[in-house]
Amino acid sequence: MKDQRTLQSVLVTGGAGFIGSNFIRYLFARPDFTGRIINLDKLTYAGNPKSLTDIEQSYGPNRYLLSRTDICDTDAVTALMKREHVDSIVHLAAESHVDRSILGPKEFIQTNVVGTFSLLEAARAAWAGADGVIFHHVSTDEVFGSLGQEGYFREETPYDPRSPYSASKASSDHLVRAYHHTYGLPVTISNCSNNYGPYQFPEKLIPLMILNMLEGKPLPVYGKGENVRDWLYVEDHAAAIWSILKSAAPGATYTVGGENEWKNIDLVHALCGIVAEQTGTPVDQYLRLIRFVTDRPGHDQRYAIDCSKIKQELSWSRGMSFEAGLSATVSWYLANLEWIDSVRSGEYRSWIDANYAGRSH
Ligand code: NAD
Ligand code: TDX
Repeated sequence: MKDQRTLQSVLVTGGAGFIGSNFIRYLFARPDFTGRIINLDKLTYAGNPKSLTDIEQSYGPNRYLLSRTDICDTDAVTALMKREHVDSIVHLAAESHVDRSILGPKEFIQTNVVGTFSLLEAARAAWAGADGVIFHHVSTDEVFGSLGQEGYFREETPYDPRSPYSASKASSDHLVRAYHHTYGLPVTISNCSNNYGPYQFPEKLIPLMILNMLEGKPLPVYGKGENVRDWLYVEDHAAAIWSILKSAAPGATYTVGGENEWKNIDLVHALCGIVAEQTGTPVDQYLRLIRFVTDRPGHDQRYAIDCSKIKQELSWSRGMSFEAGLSATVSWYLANLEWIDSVRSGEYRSWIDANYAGRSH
């Protein structure tokens, strides 16, 4: 194991989103983390402070702070970093849904490209000459394009992004590396496969399917459902990010995946079985909701990750089996229908505006 950084003030961008909220909860559960977390989030449709109510109650304001701030506001981020003596950044803030990027790419360029540039500038200004600091950029396996039936993405795989989302993430990766080589900013990057678990916004495949089953709505499977994704439980991803933040050498990249490839149609069938079991419903009632619909334009065929580098160098490995992870995820959604209603309703937006309007610390 490599030397461990001592991190006392961690800035998490996009901490009110799916991976961010799980990462913050994971970190506070670690006995060896005694520091403070600043959650910097614009609170877009995908960011929900209600995902962290328990954390706010247990750790705020001494060890946890939410700042409603746009990463594109360089001056505000620099000031916050200086005031909070930030020694590490976990950069998750992004527009993250591929279908939305096809319908409207502009926000993806603004947040993912311009926003990452702005955050790098803020870090450079706040950390001029500082030692022991680290900027970790969370990226995606989608930057590598699409695989056929064989092969895996690994750290050296050439970039070949094919959607506006993946092109914006690829751009941000290049900027992060450029700031390391040009200005010496200590950065690390991870490119991760599809995450699943609690608190995922119900536009992504797994939560969308679970909720549509519960509501008796059609289950839209794009194309023939033959596309393959490599699924990773979100808490395992949080552990990977933490191991990189603590120990990885500046400039290092890691690919992270679940070694867990599934065709979409097989996954939807498996989910039907689990929801049926947990709700005591005959599985046919869900299976007959499956509809093969028009394919996503430019739909990448297959993603799969070789994660031997992070396993060997940082002793990381996936902890959760897919069977247990899917079952836990379905249980979580069944037990948290109120959270789902609130993130999908106009009530959620007005609650954010009432509670977090102009709130930037
Ligand atoms: P998400 O959409 O659930 O959350 C994104 C968060 O970023 C939200 O809280 C949102 O309010 C915030 N945000 C958006 N624009 C912002 C801005 N301009 N300033 C500040 N905050 C802003 O996304 P997620 O699924 O949690 O993904 C997090 C990161 O991980 C993204 O960078 C994504 O590209 C990457 N990633 C995701 C997956 C996955 O399967 N979900 C896989 C690999 C990589
Ligand atoms: O309704 C659907 N029907 C369907 O067949 C949806 C929403 C998706 N799909 C398919 C498309 C993909 O092949 O399921 C697969 C998974 O789709 P998404 O959940 O939208 O994820 P994906 O496009 O693979 O991207 C995700 O993983 C990589 C995240 O959204 C990205 O942020 C991450 O970078």
